[in-house]
Amino acid sequence: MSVGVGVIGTGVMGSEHARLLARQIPGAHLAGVFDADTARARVAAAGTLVFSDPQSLIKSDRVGAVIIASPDATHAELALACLAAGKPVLCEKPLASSTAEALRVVQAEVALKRRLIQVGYMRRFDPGYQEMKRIKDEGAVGATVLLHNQHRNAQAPDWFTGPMAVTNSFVHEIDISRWLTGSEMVSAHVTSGPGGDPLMITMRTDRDEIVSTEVYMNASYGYHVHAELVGRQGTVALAPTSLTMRNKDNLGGVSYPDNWVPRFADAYRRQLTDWIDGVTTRTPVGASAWDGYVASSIAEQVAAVLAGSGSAELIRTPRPSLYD
Ligand code: ISE
Repeated sequence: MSVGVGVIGTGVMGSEHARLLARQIPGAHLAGVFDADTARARVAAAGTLVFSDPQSLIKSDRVGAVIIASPDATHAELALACLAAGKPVLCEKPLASSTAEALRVVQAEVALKRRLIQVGYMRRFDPGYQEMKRIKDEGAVGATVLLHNQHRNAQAPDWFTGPMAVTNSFVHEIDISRWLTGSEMVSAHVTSGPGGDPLMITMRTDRDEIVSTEVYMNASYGYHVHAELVGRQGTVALAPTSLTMRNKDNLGGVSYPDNWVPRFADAYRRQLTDWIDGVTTRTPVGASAWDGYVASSIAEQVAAVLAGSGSAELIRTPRPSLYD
């Protein structure tokens, strides 16, 4: 039985999820969409339903699962509404715009005694990051000592405000660093460039590993995400993802995409496919609401030191057994 998926928000990510659901995700189909911009919603709906508001989408009998791809500030409330309706939900990152909001979502899911939320930390589904984790987990490079992350956007999205380089972008490195190392972050130090761009964020883990991340929102040359894990006996890093190498006018090299959609196209498709498999078999996959809470909590603490001392011992909450 195909799962009808409703998509809330048809911006860059929502329209991509709708496009994939319309024809590329086995076991699922696009049931309909909502967006405050009805013209944009109509295009993304591609002939399916256009709902008048998010609540009617969530409650619709045509919708068996929900994707939240609306503005960050709306994620927590909509996730709570999906929990109340008993609907599985893939919530785009971040789960919430504050620690308190994220904790409310976790508490609501714990009260339900059932994991319905997956958070859209899709790099866990990227083949390159999965290969890095496989190599690290089999011990091929020895014990981890360092993880270097690089997160460069060609230019900051026009909807970017305030500390979103941390709460919207750096959250990816918080989650993927926890996932790759299997460790928890215990402290953070932030050095900020002119106008807060770029940022250098150094975290230490509970296994004394060092995690460094460069977040550069206006790198201009292209969208370029990289990671290298350094062990006691070797290193493993993401390979260039360019499909071609080009030589011209005494110069040669790889190409870079304009943004994250083409760079992580495979990861988005695999994330949706595995999510739908998990919905169908009731076996949650990917980043949980707890992972979403940890990422949002660390991001809020890092954003808070941006203007201050630059360092923070990270406050951590015990993980509920629902997420063991
Ligand atoms: C954007 O929202 C994403 O999630 C992208 O994956 C990330 O690279 C970008 O920096 C964010 O703004």
